[in-house]
Amino acid sequence: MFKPYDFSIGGWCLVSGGSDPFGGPTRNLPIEVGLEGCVEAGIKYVSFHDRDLWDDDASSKDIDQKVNETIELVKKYGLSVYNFTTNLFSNSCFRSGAFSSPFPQVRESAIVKACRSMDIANQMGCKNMIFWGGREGSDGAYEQDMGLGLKRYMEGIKACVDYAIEKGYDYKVTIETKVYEPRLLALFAGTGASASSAIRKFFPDPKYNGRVLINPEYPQHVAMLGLDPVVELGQLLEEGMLAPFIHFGGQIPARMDCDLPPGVGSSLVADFMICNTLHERNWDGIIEFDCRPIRTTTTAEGMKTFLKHSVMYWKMLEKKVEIYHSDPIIAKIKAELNQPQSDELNAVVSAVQKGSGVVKAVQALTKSFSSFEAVSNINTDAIEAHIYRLIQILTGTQEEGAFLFKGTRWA
Ligand code: GCO
Ligand code: MN
Repeated sequence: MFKPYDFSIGGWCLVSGGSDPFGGPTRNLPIEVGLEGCVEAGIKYVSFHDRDLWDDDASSKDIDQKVNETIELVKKYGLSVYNFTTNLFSNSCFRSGAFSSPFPQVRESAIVKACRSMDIANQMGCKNMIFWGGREGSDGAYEQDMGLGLKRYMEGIKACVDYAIEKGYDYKVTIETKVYEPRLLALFAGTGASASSAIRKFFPDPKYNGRVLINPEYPQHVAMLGLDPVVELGQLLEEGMLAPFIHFGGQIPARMDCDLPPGVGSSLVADFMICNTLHERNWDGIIEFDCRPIRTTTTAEGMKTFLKHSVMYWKMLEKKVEIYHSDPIIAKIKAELNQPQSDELNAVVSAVQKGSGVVKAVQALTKSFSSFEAVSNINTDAIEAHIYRLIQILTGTQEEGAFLFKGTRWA
């Protein structure tokens, strides 16, 4: 019924060494192991940062050679490069931020580095150019006006977007939002909601429509501050601000960015709802894993198992989406949760859309209104029935669980 999504993964995930703030690397696997694992798991695309491939001060000749080698390497495995991204955080020159740094020399170097990447993204045939502001912000020092910092940040991104437009590159530019990490006071701290309002303010010209979007990382970048990915996803889709890919992985809520394997630490219900919402809204995109094996995984086999698990977990969610949409009990519950509106309410909504006649429509609605007591007497049990049935579907217990609905209007 729904078209399954294709997969991509950050090349940085394939070579991640498993280190954490308390200890160094626990594994050292060449990227070839990961690429082979991608092929075995059914992941078609891989993405890179500039710094994953060459040193920041490498010569253009060396960069050119590395670009070609990378294209060849990825091709050798039958994969393609999907996204490109500029690392504007690891080099110590960016310790005070990049586009937003109070120091003009740093802002200059961010623009030089990012625009160089815009060219390379085009050369590699990438679909999107990601901007993630790892160190944009302050460690509590309030060294500059935070609004000015945001303005500088967006001006830097805008320089890159305009650079790409003038050069005729047709990929999209996406901003990856993340709440409060690693900076203590991150700029853009950093929900999809705050990002979409900033994009509207700084990119008002219609030439930017659909070109500057948000690529969220679910659930990690949202759940790490106790926020909910499904709520944010709904907003981004409704606003038309969601990139044609999302980052996906696992996250224990209210912890720093875990980047755990999908499902680990996460809410199965929320993960299901991410998958379901994308499909229900006919979103056309790619699931890009931005997560890693945990630190105790040390072998090539472990890396490959992690990749297979990541794909299987998403496919499991898609399977559940299908079951959910063909389940007769869910269908009845959903019908109750999606009842048609009265003519009077429709009239208010269309007056609001038209921008006139709202007073008249509200007066008519008021006239037809019964009483608050009558409204309070409507039956809203379908809400709870919906989550009970969903849990049954997710746990594969819907057959034996059907007795729960016997004698109800949803059976
Ligand atoms: C993180 C981010 C990064 C970005 C990557 C692409 O939490 O560190 O998710 O992995 O996705 O830098 O820009
Ligand atoms: Mn990410």
